[in-house]
Amino acid sequence: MYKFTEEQIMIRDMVREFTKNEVAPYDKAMDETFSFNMEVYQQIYSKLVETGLMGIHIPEQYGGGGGDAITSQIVVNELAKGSASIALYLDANWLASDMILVHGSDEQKQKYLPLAAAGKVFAFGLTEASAGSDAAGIKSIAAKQDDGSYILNGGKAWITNSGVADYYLIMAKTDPDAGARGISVFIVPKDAEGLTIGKFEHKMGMRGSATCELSFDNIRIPECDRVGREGLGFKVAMMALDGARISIGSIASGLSQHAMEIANERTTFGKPIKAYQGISFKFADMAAKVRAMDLMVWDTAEMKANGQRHSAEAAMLKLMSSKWCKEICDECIQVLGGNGYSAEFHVERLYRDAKLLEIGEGTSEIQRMVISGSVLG
Ligand code: COS
Repeated sequence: MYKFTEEQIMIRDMVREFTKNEVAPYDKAMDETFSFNMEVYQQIYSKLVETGLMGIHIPEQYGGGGGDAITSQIVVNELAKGSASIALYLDANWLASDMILVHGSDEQKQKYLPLAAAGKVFAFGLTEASAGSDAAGIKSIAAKQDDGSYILNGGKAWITNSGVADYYLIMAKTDPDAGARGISVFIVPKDAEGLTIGKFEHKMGMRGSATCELSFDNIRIPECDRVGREGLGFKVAMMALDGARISIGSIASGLSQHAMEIANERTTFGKPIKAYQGISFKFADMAAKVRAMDLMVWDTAEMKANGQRHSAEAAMLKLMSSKWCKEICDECIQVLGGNGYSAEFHVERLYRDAKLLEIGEGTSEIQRMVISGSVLG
């Protein structure tokens, strides 16, 4: 088992306390408004900025916390014990800003990383209405102009953090005939002329995380806001997703523990539910799954921190943790009986949140493609 440093333990305890006091009490309210609850979001956001957690993954030289991939996962895992939506929000923010951290020019790092460290929000724009799993099939086009700038047209769908982000990292075709090798990444600020942000989507779960469509109408992007080499965007995006899929594992583990805690509070026939062997065995199975998720999270995060490629490992982690998390929420509803089916007792909400983990940042079917391609290759 990976051993946390003293500093990581301190951060874990701080985030645990923060989640208990500032995040968990609002998770139900964020769900109940059905559409995105901007008021609650802003309250949690300003507290997150105060703690410095928004930029904990950014190197100290840019004003961030200097935390490694394991520290980031500790934060996401603890937040997910109170709100999977808020954990997902941070995951998506870091997925996008990490592209600048890993692939950005020195100029981009100097300009954008201090902003990320100070709490500016980033969003990752890859998916389109007709290109989710088929990421290389996107239709948005960034046409190069004589002066070196680009004109962006098209649109995106299901973009996490849209409507609250300050900067969008947009993947678009710069060479429509070159398939995966014809995609580039661009930084688009929220107030760019020609950017329209749609209404907040009504979703089954994860309602505390903002999701909208984006549309691009002749947005001019200077060459200096292209991240990485022209044509390298697909790889940049896939590498970023490898990292973000670790966060999905952290969220799955945190969300599962949240559900188990609620189910464990039940009493029947005058006894705590755990006093019945049949029920305690369910908790044993759930605890074993949580440990397996955690081990995979810390192991894969360590690979990322060491700069090792972790595409298959992150896909394995995402595939299994999202499946187990949904099973655990289902089992916790069963333990709670009729109460489990009621919105009053929270776990039905967690079950709806859990479903997203099998879809976002690559469906379970995509994870199987990545894994089989790696192990059979
Ligand atoms: N890291 C680095 N490079 C990668 C990579 C990764 N994780 N994944 C792919 N690449 C590279 C390949 O090495 C290949 O490079 P070359 O052109 O130099 O050979 C290139 O990218 C194309 O790869 P590949 O041929 O495997 O791409 P496919 O079109 O077959 O797509 C899948 C592979 C389906 C796995 C990919 O499209 C995918 O992950 N889709 C899901 C995207 C997703 O998660 N969407 C959710 C929305 S974003 S929140």
